[in-house]
Amino acid sequence: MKITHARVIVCCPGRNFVTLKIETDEGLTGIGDATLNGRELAVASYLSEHVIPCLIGRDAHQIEDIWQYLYRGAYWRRGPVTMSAIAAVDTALWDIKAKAANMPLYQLLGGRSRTGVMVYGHANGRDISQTVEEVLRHKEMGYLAIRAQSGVPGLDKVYGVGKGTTFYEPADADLPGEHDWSSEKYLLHTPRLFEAVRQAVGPDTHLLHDVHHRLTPIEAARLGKSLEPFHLFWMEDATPAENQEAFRLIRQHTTTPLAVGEVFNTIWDCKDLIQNQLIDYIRTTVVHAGGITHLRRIADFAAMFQVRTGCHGATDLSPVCMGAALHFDTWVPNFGVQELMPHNELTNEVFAHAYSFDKGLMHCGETAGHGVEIDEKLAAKYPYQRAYLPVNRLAHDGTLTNW
Ligand code: KDG
Ligand code: MG
Repeated sequence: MKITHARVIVCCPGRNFVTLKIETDEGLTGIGDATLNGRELAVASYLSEHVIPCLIGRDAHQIEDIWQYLYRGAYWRRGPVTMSAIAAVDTALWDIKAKAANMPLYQLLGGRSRTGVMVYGHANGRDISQTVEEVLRHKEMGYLAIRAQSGVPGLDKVYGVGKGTTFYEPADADLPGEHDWSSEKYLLHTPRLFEAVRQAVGPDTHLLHDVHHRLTPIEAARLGKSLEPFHLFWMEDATPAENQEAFRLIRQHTTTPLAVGEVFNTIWDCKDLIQNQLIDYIRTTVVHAGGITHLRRIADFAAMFQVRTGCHGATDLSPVCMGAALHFDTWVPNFGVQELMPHNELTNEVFAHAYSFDKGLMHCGETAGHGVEIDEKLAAKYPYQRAYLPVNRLAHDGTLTNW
């Protein structure tokens, strides 16, 4: 089965998405997500200028060979732009192969390992009481796992807190907005937040929290320790992980489980973290970590060290990524949890999908392929609009810090 055409579709049904569509001489088509928040056109251009010309005429069934061709063959390996482009090709080819087999994608990976995929939702609030309300609302909706974030007294804009409403979309301006930060204020506030949330929600609901790369290792160790009485499912991105060794210090001080990896793009970014058992959950997902082919490699390696998966699933990962991730989650033996930040209605209209939510679990559906399609005519009505993630500055002197 030969690849005859491939094209990149960029659209903005409320937020930007980059989608690769591959067509074959047998009439089967497949799509893959290539969205890289705030850098969408870099991936679109990498695909159009440097990848698509190399795909035409290749056998669509040779997923592994094409993956190696694009990874090793570029000479310049890794990086979010390259790996998102490779992921899009890989996802589209798995979609095609599963359609050719007339099977849902998870069957090709080895079949079902669970009845459904536990997801965590986002409970965001301006303050503790609003976050508690949101946690209870999510529990009411059936969520078994809930991430809690709140505004921090004395800080104007922080990660995870929407403007006025609880809906939160971080890429919210055509030039980067500026947030402010104080680790001291945050470290005082966050244990209070979780004390209130745990008391309100009871012992059974899994609670999660995203530090979003803001603390130093010793500050993260202090936070992890102070959250132990509230037994979190995980503390995410406690410190930047460019230096994987940094997690050793956190690990030495706390039993709060650690998750990291939404910004990683290859197995090399998490090799030391996993083999030294410095983390409990690996957050890499389909679109930013080289597609199903590479994600499976990371998960198998993680399984040897009892590290479980917790795929990133914010709204900047398109429904195509979500569909593919849910097939992966349905199969992967060392599954932990899947993030769910639901897309808006318009996005769901552009990307019709087979997946669904019921009682805290997602179901990938039984449609052949990954079960997500794009309505190109509708997508064309919503052209790209430049949008950036914010930057972060220390509240007391304006020093640029991690967002
Ligand atoms: O593009 C950035 C978002 O995907 C990220 O800020 C979301 O941290 C995030 C999460 O855990 O969902
Ligand atoms: Mg995160």
